[in-house]
Amino acid sequence: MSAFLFVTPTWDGKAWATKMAKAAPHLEMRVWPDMGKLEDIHYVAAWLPPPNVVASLPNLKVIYSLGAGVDAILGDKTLPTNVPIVRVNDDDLTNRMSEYIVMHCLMHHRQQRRLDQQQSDKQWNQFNQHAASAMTVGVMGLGVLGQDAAKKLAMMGFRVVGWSRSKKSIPNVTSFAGKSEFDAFLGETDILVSLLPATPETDGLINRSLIRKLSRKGPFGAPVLINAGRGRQQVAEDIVAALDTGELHAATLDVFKPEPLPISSPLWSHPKVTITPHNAADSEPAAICQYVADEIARFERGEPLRNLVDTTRGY
Ligand code: NDP
Ligand code: OXD
Repeated sequence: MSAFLFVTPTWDGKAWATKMAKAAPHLEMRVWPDMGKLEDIHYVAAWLPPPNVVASLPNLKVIYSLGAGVDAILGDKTLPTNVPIVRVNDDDLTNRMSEYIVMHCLMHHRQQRRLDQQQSDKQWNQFNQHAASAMTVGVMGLGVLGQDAAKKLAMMGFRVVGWSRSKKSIPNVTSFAGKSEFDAFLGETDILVSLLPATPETDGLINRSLIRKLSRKGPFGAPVLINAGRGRQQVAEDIVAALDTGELHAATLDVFKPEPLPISSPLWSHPKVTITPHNAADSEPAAICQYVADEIARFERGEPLRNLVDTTRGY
């Protein structure tokens, strides 16, 4: 019998294995560190695997990332180089991310934090609201998640631009690509959304210099930042400083470096910052297990693997 191993030291691997057993009853479930006979393990699902665990499996056929992001897996520098890595591309996760991005764009655009404050102060103050079309949302990363979010933002009436490595053709979204078009993209952007993967190229990208290149033509006179990509992309001190000087109007942050965000971080109590605990696309584990089971079924029928990770690009 083929075995499926969960290597998820920071998650409840047993709970995941129970869901996976329902989705793929023909596979024997194992949970690290109780790996049993290593030769039987053909598939592994991992999140932050300790070094040399995945590498110790002699008959491994496919490695599954339990997230859309693969930095948690690629951090294991001992991974075998001859075993393909497949990541999550599932509607459940994608829809949840788009809900988050649309909700936070609307929250800033409709000034909901200001209204919350007015309610707490028992103040009836009908300040001016503007149309969504007065705002340009710039989505960094036009992959599976970025494209879906961009389309839904356009449906809400926002002007939408996007930036990726390669040019895209998405209805109602202006595409900018590569380093040469980055500044032009930033110059159009009133609300910057990051849905980029964590790679050496994107590390530290959201810094003071980037913030200064964002548009100031929008209704607030200063840009808004929403980061649901990865915490490694943002320089927290630069964000705080830019909020304090008014170079940034507000920020929503779902991802941090490190996570959990330390109690001592000034981001926690900053009045212009909205914090969520890396749950922008929190998915139903059963949905992710069903996705993995369906991909295994395709693979076992001899069909090509999909959503493969390119380890040289890092995503
Ligand atoms: P994809 O791999 O489908 O898309 C990545 C996008 O980023 C692509 O458009 C790619 O360009 C672009 N990109 C990568 N590197 C660069 C670069 N150096 N310059 C410009 N563009 C670049 O990933 P997903 O959309 O599925 O996921 C994106 C990220 O979202 C994940 O990697 C993860 O970090 C994060 N995430 C966060 C979650 C949360 O709960 N906060 C949940 C799930 C994911 P191109 O298309 O040209 O290759
Ligand atoms: C993911 C995540 O990458 O949840 O899927 O961050």
